[in-house]
Amino acid sequence: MLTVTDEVRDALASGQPVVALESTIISHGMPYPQNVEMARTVEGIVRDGGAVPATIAVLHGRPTIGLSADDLELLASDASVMKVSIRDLPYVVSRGLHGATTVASTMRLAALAGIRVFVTGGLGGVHRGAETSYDVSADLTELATTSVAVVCAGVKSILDIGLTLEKLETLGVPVLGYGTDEFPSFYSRSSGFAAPMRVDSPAEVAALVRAKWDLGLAGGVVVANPIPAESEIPAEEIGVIIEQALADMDRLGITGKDATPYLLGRIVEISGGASLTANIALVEHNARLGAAIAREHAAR
Ligand code: PSU
Ligand code: MN
Repeated sequence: MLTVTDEVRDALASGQPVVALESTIISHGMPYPQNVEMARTVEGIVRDGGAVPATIAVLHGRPTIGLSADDLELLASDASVMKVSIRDLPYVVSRGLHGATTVASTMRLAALAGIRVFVTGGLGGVHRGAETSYDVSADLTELATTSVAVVCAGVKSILDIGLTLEKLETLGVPVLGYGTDEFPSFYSRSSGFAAPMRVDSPAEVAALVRAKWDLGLAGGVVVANPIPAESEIPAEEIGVIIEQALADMDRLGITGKDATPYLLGRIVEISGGASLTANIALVEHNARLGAAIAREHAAR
């Protein structure tokens, strides 16, 4: 049921490094046209890093691994593109619709295609107030079972970072601070929470991932790569903006799958675009690291 481009198929068959990329970040994570520019740039960074990029989405109902420039443009600009997590995959596939895949569904499709390294911006997690809303992203349950290493910039404080880390521990997911002892919070290098484990090189990441899977421990690994210092928004500054966005969301009664896209868009508005600049910088930074990890993984 998968459509895989010849380039990605050949790379996987010959053991060359491949990096999966998600599409919700394009369709529902950033405004047009910065979203399509980011998608193109990130693919270029992965290539420059010596790996083949495989952006993943559902197009005309077909899970598609590796996208054309026209596909990226469609995902970035067509309002009919649904946000598709695991739950939503059967709906878009059976109806022949377009879907932008989240971390969870991108991981699953990447694994089905044989791709083990995936680069994104931020993970979903346990939302603030989850003790009454039950809003916990399927990204976490997917990390528990699907064997893909996910490079991200940590977790935004639109989520409850402490509960998200607790949940990942329960689910058996190693969370690695890359070059840091502190778990990063997406826009900021700090979060106030320690990184559960620290690694300092792509080779160390590849070795840990290999050890996990060789032990028969299925499931993902989170590589939390802090935003570069020159691009970060100080935690106090972005904290105020996030609080306002959360209050606006509550007032509007927005819940469920619309929560994350609403908050991301609102934070861009309130920050006057500063959050978007930081978001793009951290994804590019993650793409560099992801390519290096994919190279190390392929070399083993
Ligand atoms: N965080 C971001 N940007 C994003 C997302 C999260 O900074 O684009 C997207 C990712 O696709 C992630 C999804 O998997 O939101 C989580 O949504 P939910 O909480 O509905 O599972
Ligand atoms: Mn949710």
